[in-house]
Amino acid sequence: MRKIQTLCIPLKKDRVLLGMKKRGFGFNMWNGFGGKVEEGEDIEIATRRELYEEAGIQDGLLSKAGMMEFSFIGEKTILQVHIFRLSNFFDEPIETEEMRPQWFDFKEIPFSKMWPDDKYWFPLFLENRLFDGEFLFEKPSDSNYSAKIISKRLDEVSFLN
Ligand code: 8OG
Repeated sequence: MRKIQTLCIPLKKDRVLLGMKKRGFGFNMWNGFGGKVEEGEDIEIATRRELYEEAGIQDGLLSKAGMMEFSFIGEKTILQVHIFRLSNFFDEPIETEEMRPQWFDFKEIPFSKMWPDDKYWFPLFLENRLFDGEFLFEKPSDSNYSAKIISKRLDEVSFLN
């Protein structure tokens, strides 16, 4: 079974906006903004909905960046995460129940407090490239434990569906 998720990372010049996840999956880690795509919902609409719910941003230009699939040993569900860039926005990010937003310089991305796969694909993301990949983890990570990567594939692609 595939669980479709969105992940949106806003950028301005040489900084990215990340949020400290205040609850749930990925608690106490920095990440972009996103979540589950509802049954029958368009992926870009879901991306904007989650970005608004988690950071209060409604405007801007959304563009595709990557498609990643994550699985965990012994678990049937595959997380399919659609990653987007948000540029050209003017709304001020706000803190919400789920996320505390903060700007990070491209050179100071806090990889030690992010999902362990992020350090592999973030450089492609920052260089405006399109990518897809698959990571198999021993188990989900949390703020105290960076899960072991059992296998990985990451490819730059020329288009994304
Ligand atoms: O709504 P929920 O808390 O389930 O959302 C989970 C968010 O985490 C969603 O935006 C997708 C994202 N996410 C994963 N796995 C990974 C990952 O390995 N790296 C990053 N950066 N985000 C991930 O589900």
